[in-house]
Amino acid sequence: MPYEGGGVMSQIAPLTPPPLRGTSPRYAQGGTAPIRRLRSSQPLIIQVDMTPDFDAVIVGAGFAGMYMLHRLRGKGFSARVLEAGKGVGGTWYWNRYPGARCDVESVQYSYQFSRELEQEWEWSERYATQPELLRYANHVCDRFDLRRDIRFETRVAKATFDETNECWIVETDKGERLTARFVITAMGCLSSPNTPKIPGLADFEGPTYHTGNWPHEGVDFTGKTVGVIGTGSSAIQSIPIMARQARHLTVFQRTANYTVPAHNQPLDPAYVRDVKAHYPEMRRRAKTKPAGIDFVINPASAIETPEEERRRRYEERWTYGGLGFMASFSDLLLNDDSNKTAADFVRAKIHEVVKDPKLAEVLTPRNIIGCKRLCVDSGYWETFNRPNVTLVDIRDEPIERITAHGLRAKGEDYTFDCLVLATGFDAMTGALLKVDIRGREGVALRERWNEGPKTYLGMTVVGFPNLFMITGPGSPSVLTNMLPSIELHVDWIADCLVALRERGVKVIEPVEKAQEEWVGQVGDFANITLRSTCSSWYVGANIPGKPRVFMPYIGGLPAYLERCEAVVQGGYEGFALK
Ligand code: N01
Repeated sequence: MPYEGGGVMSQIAPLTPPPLRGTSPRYAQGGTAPIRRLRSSQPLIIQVDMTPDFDAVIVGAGFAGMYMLHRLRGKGFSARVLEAGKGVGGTWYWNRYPGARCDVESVQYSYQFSRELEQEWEWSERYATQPELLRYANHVCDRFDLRRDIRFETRVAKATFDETNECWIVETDKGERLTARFVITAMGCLSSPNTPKIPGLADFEGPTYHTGNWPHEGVDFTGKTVGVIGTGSSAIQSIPIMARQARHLTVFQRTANYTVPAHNQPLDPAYVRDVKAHYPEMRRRAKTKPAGIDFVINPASAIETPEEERRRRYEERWTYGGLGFMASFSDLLLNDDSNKTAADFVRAKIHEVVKDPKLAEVLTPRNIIGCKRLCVDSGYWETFNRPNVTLVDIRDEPIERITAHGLRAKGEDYTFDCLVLATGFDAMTGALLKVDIRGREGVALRERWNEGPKTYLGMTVVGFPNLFMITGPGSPSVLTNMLPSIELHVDWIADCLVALRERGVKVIEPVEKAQEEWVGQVGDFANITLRSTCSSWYVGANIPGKPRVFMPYIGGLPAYLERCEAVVQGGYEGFALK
């Protein structure tokens, strides 16, 4: 699309937003305004008292962005979703590595806002695979007719708060500018892949794949030699499958990791019928659990439980499979000694499964279990019994360099046809800070967060009016079942926008005191658990130079829900409304 006109803002309309439905909001008359496109070098010229193009621009069309769009439409707001990918699904659109599947049970990792959707969708396995989750995302998108308000293959490059007009100016990588009263980020917590700066990475002559940005056509490793860097969740899910395909697989492990068996299986139709008949009760129970997942937490202390009984409890959970293992006792993440009992149990399992005791020893983690996120696997330890799999322990000596045909580590050259980086993400803040977000007086969010993220409720930031973050840092997000946490935020934000409209409020922004108090609470909770004590992505330790701050709120979903509700009951307590 050519640039038209010179010097003044020309209006061309590659996309026309749909007319507003429902009640017309006070500031939504701009619903039919076209997107403005400028040369990116052109200075911003926006007429005073302009009406924004949209009530809200939503960044990202994963589960959060899609539901946000649905809710805003339902309340009569105009919204445009901007999505970098060619399709919806977010995490499940990008993470297509072999074996990618959810580690929360499908029936719980699903939307609950529509009873009809709940009833009509049929999950086929206990833990849904990435393709099934992507089908679900597309089903939701089509069922609620969301696609027409989503602009795909459009990455948001910059968002600037225009103080004169009290709206956001959103600029895309295509050189477009949109204006909106609100910007709502729905970019995911684990969506900015981390490619480590290992010397020589560009020298490798074969294909390099990142688990977080996997080729859509898939990769067939049959007959290939493959090197994998990393042993986090993505690696632990993909290694067993890659090992079955590859001629040889070499795994480079910096930190041995804990994993529990998934015991994945097809879902019994009778079980599914039962879940469908009792969905509301299950959802209600889940809301009372710290992680927002309906599983039973044994209230007993591990260390105070007699050894035989303790072992029986662990064995029961191990046999059942999944993340509920960490709910075997209530103090596993609060008490070192209790934690050690669980860690020892898993360590013994590794030695039972892995035939070579020396290899088992290298695979055995020595840190706190659950401190880094626990993994859920299907045949991970067993894979190391295969003759075509080699483990290289690089804990004490980092990879020296990537070479044309492999890599050099511990003074040895390893060669392979393909390299897989299972090296994780710049979590929680990475995607947000990739966008140049500028609030009052042009201050950049990157600058504001240079000592770590500071938010009010994990949704808003002082100095960044009318900006909402779905599952932002300082909210329970990654420590919970993401779907209900997303729905909680979306509902809260949508209700907030309605309340503002009803009161004729144009600008909402948290006040410093409220944010400070919230940041303090997030930190205080983090300090009581063992989770903040190790070098994990929760504290940004996987990204060199990233400030070390425990980013999610670990006070549990019920306490968080209560607080969000209290803020509303208090007339949006902690916010300045203008
Ligand atoms: O990433 P990770 P992930 N040299 O950061 C290693 C979610 N998820 O993509 O531990 C050598 O956990 C790094 O080593 P170390 C889930 O929340 C969910 O696997 O830093 N190694 C580590 O082993 C998960 O926690 C599912 O010492 C290097 C690995 O790379 C989160 O996403 C599935 C290195 C990275 O592990 C992230 O998981 C997948 C270097 N320079 C993911 N740099 C579900 O089941 C990094 N590493 C839903």
